[in-house]
Order: sequence, then C-alpha cells, then structure tokens
Amino acid sequence: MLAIACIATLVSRGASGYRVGQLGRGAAIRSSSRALRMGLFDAFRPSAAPSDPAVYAAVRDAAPSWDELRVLSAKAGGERFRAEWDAQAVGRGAANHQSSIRLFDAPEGTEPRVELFRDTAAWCPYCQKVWCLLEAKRIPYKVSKVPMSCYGDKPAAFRRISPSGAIPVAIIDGRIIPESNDIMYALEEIFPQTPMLPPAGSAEAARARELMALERTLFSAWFGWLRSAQDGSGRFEAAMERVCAELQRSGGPFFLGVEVSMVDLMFLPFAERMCASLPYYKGLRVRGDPRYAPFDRWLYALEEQTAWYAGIKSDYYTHVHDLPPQIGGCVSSGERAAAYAAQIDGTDGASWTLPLPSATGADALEPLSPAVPDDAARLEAAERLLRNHAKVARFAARGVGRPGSPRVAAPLADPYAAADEAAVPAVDAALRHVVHALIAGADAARAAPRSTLPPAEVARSLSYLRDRVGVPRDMSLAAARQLRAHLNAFSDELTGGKLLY
Ligand SMILES: N[C@@H](CCC(=O)N[C@@H](CS)C(=O)NCC(=O)O)C(=O)O
Repeated sequence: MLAIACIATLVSRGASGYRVGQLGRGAAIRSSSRALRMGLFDAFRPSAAPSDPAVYAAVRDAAPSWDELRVLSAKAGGERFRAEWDAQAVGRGAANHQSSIRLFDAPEGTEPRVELFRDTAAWCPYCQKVWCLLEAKRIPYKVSKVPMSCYGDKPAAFRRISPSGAIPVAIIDGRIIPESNDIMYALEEIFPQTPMLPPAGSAEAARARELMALERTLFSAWFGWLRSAQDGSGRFEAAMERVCAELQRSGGPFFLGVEVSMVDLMFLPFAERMCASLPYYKGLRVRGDPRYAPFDRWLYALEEQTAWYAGIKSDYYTHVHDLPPQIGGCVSSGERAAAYAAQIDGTDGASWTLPLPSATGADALEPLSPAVPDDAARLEAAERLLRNHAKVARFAARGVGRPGSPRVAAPLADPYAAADEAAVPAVDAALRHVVHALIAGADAARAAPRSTLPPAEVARSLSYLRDRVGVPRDMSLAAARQLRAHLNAFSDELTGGKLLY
C-alpha cells in the first residue's frame, strides 16, 4: 500500500460538499491505481536515475518542423480550431475551460458583473455546477482559476476572498458569495433571463425542491460506497431506481420536462463522477445498463441538446484519478472492477491503442457523445500541441526529470517537477512525429523519414504526458483519446513494443 501525503481540505458546512473534513497529511490513498496493478504510473514510480546526457548526442531529428506541421494541419482544416480558440480568448465562441472571460452576445468592452473563482484543473464538482449555470443562462462572467490544495497552494489574494480556501466563490456586483448553491440562487435572482427554476410557490417549485433532496440521497449513496470497503450497491441502486422513476415521471428528457433546469445542474457534476468511478472502483457500470435507461437518456440529452456541456464535461480517466486526492481515497473492490479499470486507464491493450475501438453506441463504456469523427478529433489534438508545443515538450521531459518537492496529493499533478532540459529536443522531435500522425494518419507518418531518438527516455516522457492529459482542461475527450493512443503508438514503435523503463 502506498502512503501518499494527502492535504485535501474539504469543507464541512452547508448542505452540499464532500464533507470529509480535514484529512491531514499522511492519509493513505486507498485507490487501486494502475501503479498498484501495473507498475506503470509514472507519479508512483521511484524516480529513475537521471539519463546520461550522452544518450542525446546520437539524436538525429528527421521530423517535420512545427511550421510544416502547421501548414499541413491548415490544409486538413485545422484552422477552424484556431479561429474558435481565438474567439474564446476574447469571450466569444463555445463554452470551454481556457477562457478567462465569457461575454456571449454582450457588446465588446462589457465589464461582466460576475467573477467566478474555480479550480485550475476543472476537477471541482461544485465549481462545475456554477459554471454550467452561467453558461446555460449566458450571463457574462470573468474566470479566475486557483489550484485545489491537492495540487497546489492558493494565492494569498484568493485567501483574502475565501479565508478557508474553499471553492467556488463568486463576486457578483462586488459582493463575495461562497457556497455553490448560494451562488446559483443569487445568479438566478439577479439575472432573471432564461429562468432555471419554476416560479416560487408553484407546485413545480416544490417538486424541484424534492428532486434536489433526492440528488443528495443519490450523492450520499454513491459517496459512502466509493469511500468504503462495505458493499454499498443496494443503497446506490435503490436511489438510482428512484431517480429513474422521477425522470420517467417528468416525461423527460430533463428532470422538470423538456427544458433544462437548476435541478439538472445539481445532479450533473456528480452523475458524471458516478459514471466514471463506479465501474472503475466497484465494477458497476452505470451508462449502458438497461436498468438506468432514463438516466442514460437524460445524460445524452444534456450532451446533445445543450450548447455548453460539451466544453465543460470531463472524462472517466480524469475523474477516477482526480477523485481520490480530493476525497481522501476511493476503495476498489478489486477483481470485480479490474477489467473496467484497465479499460479506463488504457492498460487493457485496446482502449488507448490504435486503431481505437468505437466509442459510440450502447456498448461503449464511456460514450463519446456527441459523436465526433476521428479525423476531427485528431486535428483538435494536433492543433492543441501546435499551439503550445514548446511548453508541452518541456512538460513531457519531466518524465525523465526531477520529481517536485514538496510532492502533492494528486498523483497526476507534480507542480514543482523539473524537466530534464537535455531531453527536450528529443521529446520535441517525438511530439512532431506524433502530431504528423494525428494530421496525416499513423501509416503516412510512419512512411516518412524517422528520427533517431533514445527509446527509453522518449517513451518515458511521452507516457508522462499521456497520463496527464486532462479533460476538459487540455482538450476534449474525443481529442484526448486520439492523443493518448497516438503517443502510445509512437512509443511502441520506438521501443519495439517493449517497456524499456
Ligand atoms: N459546500 C461547498 C463545497 C465546496 C467544496 O467542497 N469545495 C472543495 C473542492 S470540490 C474545496 O473547496 N476544496 C478546497 C481545496 O481543495 O482547495 C459548496 O457547495 O460550494
């Protein structure tokens, strides 16, 4: 068992919250991670001896340049991503993690009345609820991101706004409002556009309150089970049965009928985390289980009928590794969950391997919804790297660099780690081959001249990067699965399929 310093500080006030209190340093992460099963998870591997700089002397770089790749990507249609991201940078375009301002249709120069403080990695479910509401109501807002304590330190300026360090916090018309639900009700009151709650005093309003209470019941059943070795399936399944019955009763697809409401937004962040964590830790599949068909239909409706959810939604892999450090551990039921866990971690030899299996349809453990064509997903991943390649290469070279000190609780985060600078040019060349494959297809890229690169060092760097691609922080799920699989394909080619590290 690995003991990892855990400094998760979770609030215990209010009706919502993970409610695990102060965990203190040294609490063990009880998750069954790939580290325990496969010995592959970089963050847990003892740091390897630094590479001998001589290994980089033999590098022969035959990869296309970044400029050549940019032209190739533009020819394939990659410019539409650049245009969208440029629009997002000034507050327009679709919902996304990167924007620090969202203006929707407000005139240029509008100063938003709302500032939302949420977490840098987009892991916090309470921040997600508020984020969804702002997008659904199209309220102009600014975003300030702060790290969660499991992967960084809060800036002093934020501590002055939120002395406990808890997120989310909003500043609305100069008033500081903590607590996600309080923020949501304040937004609903101050910005009556696109009402998200039925009129006060109506029968519908009473029903909304009951449904929100049911959300807490489902949350507790899931959360209690996730953190315990006791079998909590009965309690969870009973709660899910009630939830599905309510969705049937509403006529759907949403909890209050045909329109999305605040009730849906209360359920959504935890529904996302249940769908990810239950197969992974407990061997219980939620999506695709016919018993939960109304719940599945509800999720599909949110994914396919709202303009904002696609840019906010995370993926199973990100959640199964972001939950333990936030909540102090998730208990795996071992063998029963092993096959799903391997599929989610990409260690099953299929789910992160080219050619990628289909991720649409009833069989998909994690449905790609809305469906995205493979070539569009590959281009998105390529464009993300094109936009930020210098930082990404240096980040990946941490895989052969120095682990950070102090270590943080989140295994996927190592904010103080340092790259091995000597490795950066080799990693950069490898990334250019990967981007070439993303744009032109793996076969075409393989047929082009190949670089001579140190296999073990480059494979370690690429796997470090692969394991840290977060959704939606870095890119969409569609793009992330392509990038992970293409990083694997290149490493396999380089090492002859052998694990050299
Ligand atoms: N009841 C609070 C709960 C918020 C909460 O638990 N936030 C966690 C993140 S998910 C937090 O602030 N943790 C502090 C940290 O990790 O830095 C709310 O609804 O806003």
